[in-house]
Amino acid sequence: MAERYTAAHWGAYRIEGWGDDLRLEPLAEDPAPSRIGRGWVSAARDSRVRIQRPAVRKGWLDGDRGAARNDDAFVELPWDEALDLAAKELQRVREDHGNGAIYGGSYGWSSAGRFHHAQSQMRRFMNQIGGYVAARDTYSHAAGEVILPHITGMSNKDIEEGMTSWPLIARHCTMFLAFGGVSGRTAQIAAGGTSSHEVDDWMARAAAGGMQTVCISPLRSDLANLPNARWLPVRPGSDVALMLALIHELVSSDRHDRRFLDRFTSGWAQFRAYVMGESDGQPKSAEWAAPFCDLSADRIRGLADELSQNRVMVSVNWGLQRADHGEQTVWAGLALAAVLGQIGQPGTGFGFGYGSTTPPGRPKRFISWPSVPQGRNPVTDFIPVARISDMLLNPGATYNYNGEARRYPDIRLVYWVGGNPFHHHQDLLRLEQAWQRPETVIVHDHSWTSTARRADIVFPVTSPLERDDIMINRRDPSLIYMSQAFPPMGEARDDHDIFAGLAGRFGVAETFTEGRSEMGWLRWLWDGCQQVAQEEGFDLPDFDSFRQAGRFQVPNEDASRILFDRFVADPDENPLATESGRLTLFNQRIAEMSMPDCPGHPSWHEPVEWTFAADEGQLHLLSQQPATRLHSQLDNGSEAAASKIAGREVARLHPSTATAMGLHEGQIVLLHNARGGCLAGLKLDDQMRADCVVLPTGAWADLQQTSKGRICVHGNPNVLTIDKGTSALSQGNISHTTLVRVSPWEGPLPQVRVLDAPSFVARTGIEEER
Ligand SMILES: Nc1nc2c(c(=O)[nH]1)N[C@H]1C(S)=C(S)[C@@H](COP(=O)(O)OP(=O)(O)OC[C@H]3O[C@@H](n4cnc5c(=O)[nH]c(N)nc54)[C@H](O)[C@@H]3O)O[C@H]1N2
Ligand SMILES: Nc1nc2c(c(=O)[nH]1)N[C@H]1C(S)=C(S)[C@@H](COP(=O)(O)OP(=O)(O)OC[C@H]3O[C@@H](n4cnc5c(=O)[nH]c(N)nc54)[C@H](O)[C@@H]3O)O[C@H]1N2
Ligand SMILES: [Mo]
Repeated sequence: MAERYTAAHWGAYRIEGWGDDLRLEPLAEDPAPSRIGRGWVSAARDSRVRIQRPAVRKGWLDGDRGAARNDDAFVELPWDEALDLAAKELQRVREDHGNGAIYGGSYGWSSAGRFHHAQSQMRRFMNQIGGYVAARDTYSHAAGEVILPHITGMSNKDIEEGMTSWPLIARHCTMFLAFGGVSGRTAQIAAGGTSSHEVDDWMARAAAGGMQTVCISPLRSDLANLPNARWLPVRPGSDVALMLALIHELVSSDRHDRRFLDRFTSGWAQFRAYVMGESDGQPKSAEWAAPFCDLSADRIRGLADELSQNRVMVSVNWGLQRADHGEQTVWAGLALAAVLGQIGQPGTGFGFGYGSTTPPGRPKRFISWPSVPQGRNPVTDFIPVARISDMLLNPGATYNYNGEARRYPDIRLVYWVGGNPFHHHQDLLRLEQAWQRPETVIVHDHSWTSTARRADIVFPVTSPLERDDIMINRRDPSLIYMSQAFPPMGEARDDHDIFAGLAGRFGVAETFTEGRSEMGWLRWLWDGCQQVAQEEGFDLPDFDSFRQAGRFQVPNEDASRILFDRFVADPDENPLATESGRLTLFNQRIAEMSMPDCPGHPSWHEPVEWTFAADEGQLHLLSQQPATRLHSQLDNGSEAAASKIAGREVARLHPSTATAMGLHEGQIVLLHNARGGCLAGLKLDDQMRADCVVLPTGAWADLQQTSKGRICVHGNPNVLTIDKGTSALSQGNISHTTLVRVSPWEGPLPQVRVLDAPSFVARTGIEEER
């Protein structure tokens, strides 16, 4: 009998048993299977909150133009009628306003299979009917994505895939400087799936070999408990000050690598003048940085001493740049590594995102497998992904992005698949206002997420366990045939079939499907894989054998990399694609953009909110990635549910802070600020800064009117976060920059409703003119 496997962004699994006895077993060779997978089957089978049939929002049918979109009942419709409605609405908007009035930005992680990738399917469809306004960059690392090409000449993707491999770090690095830590919590994930989780293992091996690790983070738990590990509990938002002070110390004591700076960087003179205070009168000394970082000047000087005596990897996690002026943590981190002069050598230098997901540093060969062709988007307009509320609230308004003065489009229809903006965006109450603006919102999801509940037309999709697919992630050496584990819930259809149905209504069914069914597309993808494999020097089995076996392991999979090695070996022969061919420590193009929040060299800026300038009682909110799920995915599953307190997400406080506020473990608290509030269950953690509160992101937002106003009764931190760009350079989100207060919740505890379906009403006849 055939082996059955499946895969998700959190891992790959063998499917065991059938029906109610079905289990997902992690792959035997995975050294640290993710706990997230334990909640997968229960979430997928959760009939309370799975979308069973196509549904249309009541108020939309009544012509409310979005007024009741944030809290409404639904009318269920047969597929054909719902598809007719959606097609008619798309057609109306195209005719009246053009395709530039359709937002298909549709950001989100959706699922790991290559064929049923929701956004790929949507883009293919939209491109065939005239296009859509797209989103640029990611929530993960927009600031990095925009600044890295300027300063390194490489895209974020090339940096991520070129990062120095773990075995070289384990062998050569003696001090791993981990800004934001290196966390097994986040290393549970790999975009597109993973057959193994190895980051904690690599860190342990390196530590056993004598490598020291310094966890520079408000939370000790951002680094596993390793021998030789140290914790520098830095004030959130102050890392750039620390980096500049370390550079200042190294330069003042003449322990910077002049040869490296001269030969491999441009703009050192300007940057040096800033660090030494020659250009602005303020030396960025340890004394200057100490109060910002809440570390003593001696401690900063001591660290600079140690750096000068070690073989150092400067590692910056992604979270550091999801913060106000997030570009600076990447640029100053690179500058610190340049001053140490060990870039391009085995195991040392600079890294961006070690541990933020599993693949960075993975010593494996990367192979570019084929994907579903999306075609070309005839609409060239886009927004930086996190400017969604700004766009909807201010059509026609101007803004800056990467040196361009741009204008927000006037969006009439929003089409969202495979993402959950009412989880991922900042300042959700503001998003609720913005979300009322479009005339129509269409969403595909398998579950009644906070976003699906705010759509006018909702199409139920299959979950990945209900369909066949292929995991072909170029950063993973396993190819996995994903077998259907159980039949689709209710009337759910695949995203592909939904778009094929719409394509038929636009007369482009053949162009969209190319006459292929799901299985036809999987075979087509596999044919493409076979060609790629041949070019790579190995053979893949035929499709049916692969399907029967369930997996294929790429031969000769091991490969090690050193970031910037070719450049450092010969910078004249292999210049970087920057304006100077060197790493830019002063960048003319950025300087010419004349942005006060991102000048021409790495620089210190106070964040809009931080504890250095806080009022009594304000705490810094760390809304880190959740340990029990992928963002909001599987929040309804058993693993996330078991971690909650009274059904609420858990917030962590230092015991001394809790005591001072008269709070105790297990209690329900209200986190609040001027933007909003949410409930959470309290846990104590003495391995964190006392001026912080941790509330992981991803609890399904459940906004209800209470005695304290409209709050999230379930614990989604994005009712508290700030909806502002990192800077005019990249306009990334700043979810890690937020101050809040914590108070006991008094009075009755509102019921969590978001884990049940919304209410339905009987149809009263659909408006004639629609
Ligand atoms: N406060 C705070 N906010 C954050 C962050 C933070 O650190 N703090 N992190 C940010 C980051 S880095 C990211 S990447 C974003 C993540 O934000 P998202 O990617 O939007 O979050 P997910 O919960 O993964 O949403 C994926 C959605 O796709 C749906 N889905 C799954 N499979 C399918 C499918 O086959 N078809 C369709 N149509 N839908 C499917 C899921 O049900 C889910 O609703 O959040 C950002 N928001
Ligand atoms: N389990 C799980 N893993 C995930 C995900 C998930 O949803 N669940 N999502 C994946 C995705 S899409 C992404 S983009 C990555 C994100 O990966 P990261 O960005 O690395 O993860 P975060 O949890 O946002 O942040 C890590 C830590 O940074 C620290 N930090 C925050 N602000 C500061 C600061 O100002 N200074 C310092 N020094 N430290 C600070 C916080 O203590 C936080 O715990 O995670 C991926 N991994
Ligand atoms: Mo992300």
